[in-house]
Amino acid sequence: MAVERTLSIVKPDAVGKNVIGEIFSRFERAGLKIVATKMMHLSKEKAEGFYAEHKERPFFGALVSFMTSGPVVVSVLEGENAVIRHREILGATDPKKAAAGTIRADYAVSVDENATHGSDSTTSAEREINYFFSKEEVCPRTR
Ligand code: RTP
Ligand code: MG
Repeated sequence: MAVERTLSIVKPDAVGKNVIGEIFSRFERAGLKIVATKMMHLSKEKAEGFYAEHKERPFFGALVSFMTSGPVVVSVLEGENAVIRHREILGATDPKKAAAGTIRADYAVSVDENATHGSDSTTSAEREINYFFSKEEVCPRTR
């Protein structure tokens, strides 16, 4: 098993529902460790750059507008198979299809406002972590 890092975002809808701690608890209960975290209000440019791969998709404008509608909490999680395990805890992109007990099943209302983001591969994770955090901001856990 490989120790991986992944990028996690508590999106503006979930911050607005006041469930940041509840979401962090689920990561911690699953054995994922928070090794960096910060709250920020994304600029249009920062959100567009983050979702650049979706630039041509019909939902891009709505996605950027949603992601800039309020603050987000961006974190780096570390653990065995962190990328896939984090996405399992989040559940399917569309909350209607998300398994019971997942974050999106419990807190998301629609595919457009779906509570959280998780990197989809170790390659994406590396890009996304570097997009938000400097090397010094990620704190390897020594205990
Ligand atoms: P995320 O990147 O946010 O973790 O979600 P994901 O991998 O499960 O989904 P992705 O395909 O990367 O899409 C990014 C975000 O765009 C919005 N979306 N809307 N209306 C639609 O059909 C649609 N499809 C995607 C979602 O908010 C999704 O999280
Ligand atoms: Mg994605």
